[in-house]
Amino acid sequence: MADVAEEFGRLYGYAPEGVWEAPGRVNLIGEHTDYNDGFVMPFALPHTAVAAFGRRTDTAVRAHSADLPGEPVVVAEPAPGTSAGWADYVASVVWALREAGHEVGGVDVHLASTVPTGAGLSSSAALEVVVALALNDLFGLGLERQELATLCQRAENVYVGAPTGIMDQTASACCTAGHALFLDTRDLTRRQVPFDLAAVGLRLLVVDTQVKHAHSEGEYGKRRAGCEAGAAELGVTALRDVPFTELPAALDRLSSAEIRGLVRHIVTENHRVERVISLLDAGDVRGIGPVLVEGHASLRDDFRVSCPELDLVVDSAVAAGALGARMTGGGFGGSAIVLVEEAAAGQVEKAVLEAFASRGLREPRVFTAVPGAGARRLR
Ligand code: GAF
Repeated sequence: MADVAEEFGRLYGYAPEGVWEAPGRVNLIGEHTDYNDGFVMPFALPHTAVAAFGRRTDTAVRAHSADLPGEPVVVAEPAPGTSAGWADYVASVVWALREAGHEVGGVDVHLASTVPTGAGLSSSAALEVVVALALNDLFGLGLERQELATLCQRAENVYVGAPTGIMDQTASACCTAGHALFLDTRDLTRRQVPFDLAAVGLRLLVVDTQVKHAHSEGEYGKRRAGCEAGAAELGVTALRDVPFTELPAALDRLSSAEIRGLVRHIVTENHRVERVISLLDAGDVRGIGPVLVEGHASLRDDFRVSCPELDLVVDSAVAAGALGARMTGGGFGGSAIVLVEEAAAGQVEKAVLEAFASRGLREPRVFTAVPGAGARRLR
């Protein structure tokens, strides 16, 4: 944190007015449900974007990242249609707040992030949320965290041009340490669900395959459009409105195998989130393992967003004794989560790494995820 403030001073020639941080996330269960008005259950990672800010007297944005040496990027007038590379994640939030009628002046920003990029762990949402929280404080906007998350989503959808749902920004803004966040993405009601794995002798590994398959953004948009087409064919507002018990009848009414797969995934995935909540409420944390494995099969076979590397993590982890595993996030690469008994964590990790090595694949990065805090001001 000191580094971020000091570096800000070196770059801009004055001391920052404050330092904020916002985390990345993993999603425990509820994948691709957030743009179908469904349920999600992410938790915050200890990995965060930390940023120092100072207000300017004009309306421009200057942004600098510790990962990219060189001069700050200057965005004189943030607006959709302009592109400043990574700095879009900063400028777009300034734009979204202004567009919503809030009086937000220009800012200087220097940030450093420990959230792995391109790993499906929401490094961009962490960036957006740290900016939104800082602007909220600096300009006295008085917005609630969910309102900030929603404006960040708008920034990403309209300015950055990615048609994502509301999960990642809400997770970064609203998660609390030691909990997973149950979010109903239709009415945005939230519940903090205690998720302390160490207390019951368990561990959750995140396995970053370090793979990012091409066209993943386009494929995401296609899945979203396919879900909307399915909802239209069924005459419902969103796939959330198809009850689990009526799934067989709904599938019979759909026009193609592709749309049937999308609908089946969303309806069963919402049901899986409800099952996970019931299991956690009943104190049966180990019971969620098979639900994670089912969720992965559904993302692989019905929603078709997995990839050979993610399947390999899941298969090799489960074969080595993991209680459950599944891909997490948007898919087409990125990370998987693995639920293991504490005592078996070493052997499971070894088995996954060996499976990759024996196929000549790049070694994945593995770390233990403990639910961390949501976004906050550091000083
Ligand atoms: C990405 C998106 F940004 C989220 O909104 C969500 O749809 C997720 O993929 C899949 O569950 O992280």
